[in-house]
Amino acid sequence: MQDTALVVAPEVAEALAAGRPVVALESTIITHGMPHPRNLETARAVEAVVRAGGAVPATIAVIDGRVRVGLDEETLAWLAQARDVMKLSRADLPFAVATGRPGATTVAATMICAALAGIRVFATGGIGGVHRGVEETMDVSADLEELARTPVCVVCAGAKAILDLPRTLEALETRGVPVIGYRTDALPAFWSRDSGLPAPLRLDTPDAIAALLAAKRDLGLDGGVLVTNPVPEENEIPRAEIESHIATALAEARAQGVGAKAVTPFLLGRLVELTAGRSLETNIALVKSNATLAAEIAVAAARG
Ligand code: PSU
Ligand code: MN
Repeated sequence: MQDTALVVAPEVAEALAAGRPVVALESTIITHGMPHPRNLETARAVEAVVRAGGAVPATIAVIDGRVRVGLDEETLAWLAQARDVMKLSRADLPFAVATGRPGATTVAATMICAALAGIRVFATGGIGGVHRGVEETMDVSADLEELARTPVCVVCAGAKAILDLPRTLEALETRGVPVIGYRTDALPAFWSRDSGLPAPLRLDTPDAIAALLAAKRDLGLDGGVLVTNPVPEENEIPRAEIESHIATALAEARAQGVGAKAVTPFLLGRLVELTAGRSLETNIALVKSNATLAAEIAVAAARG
């Protein structure tokens, strides 16, 4: 990669050079996951939460043919209302860099860019996974493959409950991805704290997670680690309640022929409408909570 294709913001570069904690943040959640202006408010709030936790935030996007690691306030504001921003996964990253089209990074692409810059901890809302109806569509998020190969710790509130969670968990196991329940024995399900599935592994402190990251490195194991952090109780939408709306949104997506990259943004958008905005409040709360934990893990990992 040409040096010029990767632009690390000075504050982020200085922190990394000094071994200080940095937390990567994705941008698809801003451009395709939430409506304006709540998306911008959230992006700013999440950066503030990371700073309050003693780490430097690095929101990642591709702009003017460059991978930007760390966005200034002006760029963030532009991105939050820009039209025709691409949703970039691994497959799209070189296209955006080569053509100069602006792109927001998904979990997969953010992991790649974070690893390129030397960032090892990343906070998001929920990862992509195996979609319901996979037998027909073969729709499996590239996030899962990325978790198998790229050494970044991804802090999320579980896989999004719009997915087939048992199959998502199986796919992660097959790919050798450690899936940690943070202070829980139950795998969280994004808007809800309990998917009804057990979390494969459990750890209760940021130090314990940092120790796992160090052990994985010492063993020379490739790939990421998935930390699943249940949404705060006061912001949770109970599983039975959100599930009926998910069923409605999925049926609409099928009827309208929504496919490929458009599926997740469509479902998230419809759920905001079907829950009269409540799912958005939950989404915002869980992203902030994940950013808090990611900063704690980054601080613990930097202490070594
Ligand atoms: N978390 C959220 N909202 C989002 C996403 C995550 O709270 O919109 C995005 C992430 O970028 C994730 C993507 O990688 O959804 C999954 O898309 P797909 O299912 O098409 O792989
Ligand atoms: Mn997909």
